[in-house]
Amino acid sequence: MLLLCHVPKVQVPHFQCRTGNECWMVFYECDYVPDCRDNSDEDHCEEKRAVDCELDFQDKMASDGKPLQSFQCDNGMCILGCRQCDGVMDCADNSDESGCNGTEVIPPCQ
Ligand SMILES: [Ca+2]
Ligand SMILES: [Ca+2]
Repeated sequence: MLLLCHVPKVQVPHFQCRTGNECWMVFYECDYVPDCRDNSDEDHCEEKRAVDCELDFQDKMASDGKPLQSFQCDNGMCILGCRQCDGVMDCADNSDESGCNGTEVIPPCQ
């Protein structure tokens, strides 16, 4: 594949959209905003975000010393597991509340 993303003197990593000759700085990858015309900067992010969720919460402890649980919203956001079904919308798409039927036992946030 022809590499169309030329990195100028300043070393800012870039990625290339799958089609076309668009280049974006890596900060624009998986930032929830489609930047590539073919959306290829956003269409592979679910897996990446799932890993990020785990990394985000790795080694974090609640005040009682138990590992913190994460919950991943349908849109890929990571929130504290205890914020699921707490009656407050935490995911921008409300997926932390939309699947609740009132019988879930979610440990309260510390
Ligand atoms: Ca983007
Ligand atoms: Ca919530």
